[in-house]
Amino acid sequence: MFWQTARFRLDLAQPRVMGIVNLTPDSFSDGGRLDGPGAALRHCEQLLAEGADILDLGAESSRPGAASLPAEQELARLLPVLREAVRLGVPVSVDTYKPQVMQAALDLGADIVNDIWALRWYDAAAGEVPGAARAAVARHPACGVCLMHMHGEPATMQREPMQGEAPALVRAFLAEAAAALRAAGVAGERIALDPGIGFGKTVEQNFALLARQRELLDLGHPLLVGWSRKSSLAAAAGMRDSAPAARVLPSVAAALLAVERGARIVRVHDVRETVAALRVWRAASSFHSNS
Ligand code: HH2
Repeated sequence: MFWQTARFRLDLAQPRVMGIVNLTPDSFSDGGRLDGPGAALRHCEQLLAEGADILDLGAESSRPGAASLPAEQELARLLPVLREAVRLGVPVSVDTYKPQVMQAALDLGADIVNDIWALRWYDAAAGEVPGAARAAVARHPACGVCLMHMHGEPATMQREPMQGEAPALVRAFLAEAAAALRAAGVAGERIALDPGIGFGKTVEQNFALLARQRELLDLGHPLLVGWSRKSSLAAAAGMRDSAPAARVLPSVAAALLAVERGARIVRVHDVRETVAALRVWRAASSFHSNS
């Protein structure tokens, strides 16, 4: 299986690690760490040295309770870093839901649009119309896109989590989102899908999505999953009061379980530790298949 992105056709025969680069003052686990483009680029280089296959740049936090940022501010944080990051020789993804930001990022050479809104969001006040995000992606000849499931929106999603059987509902949502994008002319191999761990879901629903993750595989698109440092892990690990940055071990465990159940890309803060764990998984997998 491959993931076609603007400049790179990623071979997913082996699982890939997407390293998170948060250019925000307020991200839930690492906000404010990267003060300015210089620090952000050094962080990009460090993640690559640790084995990241993809860099995911995000300039607006989507943590529970986060407010939306004007596109101009998001662009002011993002573009100076993106301009340099696209020279680092790996696919660069932009974590945004705003059509205007997607367009500017793609124009500057971004390889992937990673959208927590699955291309549904538009800014009516700025004259955008429904479908603007999908059109921005469809206009590009080859960029990759990740469509994520989210129930509600970041400002309120954890106050009113989804009701019902998450695995079936998430599957139906992702199937429809991918079909709509393919119908807009985007080749299937450009599209990855993400169940959206922590986005409007209870702890139990997040783990039900992991337990039944294989049900998403027959949608025919690579699965990208992001458990990294999320509070459901702290709840399961008996670390409820832990600082997010202290959740490395549960995060690595979840990434490994997600890969074991078919995820091809894991979105993580702790690249070095995740890469080491995946090497062990790989060694065990090849031993298994050779025996
Ligand atoms: N999670 C976050 C942000 N973007 N994108 C995808 N595809 N999947 C995810 O699970 C996902 C995502 C939240 O994590 P983080 O970027 O660390 O925090 P914040 O949104 O506070 O910047």
